[in-house]
Amino acid sequence: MNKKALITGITGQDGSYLTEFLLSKGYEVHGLIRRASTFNTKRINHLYVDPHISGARLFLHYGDLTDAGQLTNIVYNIKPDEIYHLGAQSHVKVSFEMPEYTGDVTALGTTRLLEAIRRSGIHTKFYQASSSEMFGSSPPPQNEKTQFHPCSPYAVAKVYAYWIAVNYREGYNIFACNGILFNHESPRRGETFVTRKITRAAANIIAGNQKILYLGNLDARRDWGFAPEYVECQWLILQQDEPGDYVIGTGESHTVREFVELAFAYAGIELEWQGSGINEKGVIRSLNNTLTSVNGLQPGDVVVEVDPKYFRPAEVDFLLSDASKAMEKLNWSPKVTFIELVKIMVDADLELIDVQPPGEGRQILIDKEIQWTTSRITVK
Ligand code: NDP
Ligand code: GDR
Repeated sequence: MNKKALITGITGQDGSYLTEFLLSKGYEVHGLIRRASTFNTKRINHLYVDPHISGARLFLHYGDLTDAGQLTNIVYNIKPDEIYHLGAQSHVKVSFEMPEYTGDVTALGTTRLLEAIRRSGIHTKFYQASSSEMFGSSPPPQNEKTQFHPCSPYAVAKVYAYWIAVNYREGYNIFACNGILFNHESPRRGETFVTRKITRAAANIIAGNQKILYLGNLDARRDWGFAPEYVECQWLILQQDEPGDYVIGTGESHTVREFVELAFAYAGIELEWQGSGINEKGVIRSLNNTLTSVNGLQPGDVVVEVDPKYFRPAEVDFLLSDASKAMEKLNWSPKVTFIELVKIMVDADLELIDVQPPGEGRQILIDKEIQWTTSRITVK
């Protein structure tokens, strides 16, 4: 019999890759989706098969993390072997604007789901999508023993969710695990997270569709990895004999500024930085792509500016993982490096707007044998 998985957040970046991964392993996959007035399933449309057709293994169910009754209903009726709880209000900056809602969905949503498991009395494994944001201002490198010091309503909600998962493991013997994942990105990353915002802008600027990229804090440091590799870890964590909590990251940290420089350089624009603070600007030093001259760009043009509206009331300055536990126990290590991640994402964003990309990104996926997702790295 095929294993059954239930995924909350199936329409998100990770949910879509995890669905692909689990289908490739023969799972029957059930996903929770929110009702919206327009389709919100663009990241998984390519995986969907009409459930009337025999052999369909992906099934979607309406529900919401704020609706305990429906969560219990779904958990009880499906009786999944594994639950991947990825659903959340996941944007840190937005959580400062909507702290109460973020707590309701991201913190209490986890309790509702764990209660659904407990009350329906089923045996299932539970994965909680915990976050490096929980470490907040704790100095790097961060591992499973590092103290949490969350710096946003989102991170506070995730700390709650982390502990409620541990509590249900200890209190009710539920196989509940936390994956404490550092930032992971991909061509399917939401457009308002900084990496995707940068790679889309680099593509749009060279295509002549955008003049300036406005960013917030250029000096924040993050440990950025490649999302498809991280969903494999989510699965691996639930395949262990004992439930546990794992930090997942690359062990390399880079600034937002470095990400901008590399993305623009790969797209054909060498940048130099002028000014400081909120007056700092990214200026074209040189162009090395024929496309850029076609679209009227010139050395000296300003293409990056700082807009304080993207600053956060409290910032997480420096995240750097120590994932040695995962490397040892899960036998996992990341294959895609930082510069490779940038190339994969810029290639995909150029392709999306029908501009021929340099193509190194696609080749990297083939060379690194991340085969199960290479056919559909991006979604239109
Ligand atoms: P996304 O923001 O791409 O996806 C979030 C998902 O949650 C979407 O499917 C969204 O549905 C769903 N969702 C939001 N609110 C609700 C709700 N009220 N009820 C049901 N579903 C809801 O996140 P990622 O894929 O990037 O991340 C997956 C999880 O991992 C999140 O919990 C995130 O906080 C966490 N995480 C992410 C990291 C990263 O770097 N990506 C790092 C560490 C943790 P809809 O499509 O309808 O909006
Ligand atoms: P983060 O990701 O907050 O780490 O949370 P994000 O990409 O939003 O920010 C990373 C860093 O970039 C700085 N930054 C900007 N960020 C955004 N979004 N937009 C900007 O214009 C901008 N300019 C600078 C930020 O200040 C920050 O320091 C992500 C989410 O996926 C969480 O759900 C997840 O838990 C963590 O990663 C790990």
